[in-house]
Amino acid sequence: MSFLGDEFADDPEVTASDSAVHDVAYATPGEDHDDPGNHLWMHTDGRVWDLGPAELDTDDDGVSDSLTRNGPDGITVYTDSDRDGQVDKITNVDAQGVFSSRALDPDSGIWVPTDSGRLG
Ligand SMILES: [Ca+2]
Ligand SMILES: [Ca+2]
Repeated sequence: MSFLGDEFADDPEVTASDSAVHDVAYATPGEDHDDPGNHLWMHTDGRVWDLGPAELDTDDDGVSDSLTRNGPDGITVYTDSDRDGQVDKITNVDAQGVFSSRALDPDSGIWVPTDSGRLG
């Protein structure tokens, strides 16, 4: 913690808010990667993608777990369902209302289609 203390020594407010974020992050056991606060991340093809902080609470437990991205194929929702920060569910909804979901198999690291259909 000493290097964090030095880095934020000039601004006590930043130090306080930074430790609050890390208290939450470190409350999850079994993860030792360099997790930047409550950002969601995922890895594909050996690269880790930092998607930014979670924006949505999809299961209404008071903890933000998902974020959305608009792209050429519609809206994509990235969800971390077990709060370890790693995205484990992706749902894409295209402009026609057709959706498809994939879930990450934690053992194989393969994205498995779980659901698809049409909204409305
Ligand atoms: Ca939640
Ligand atoms: Ca997860």
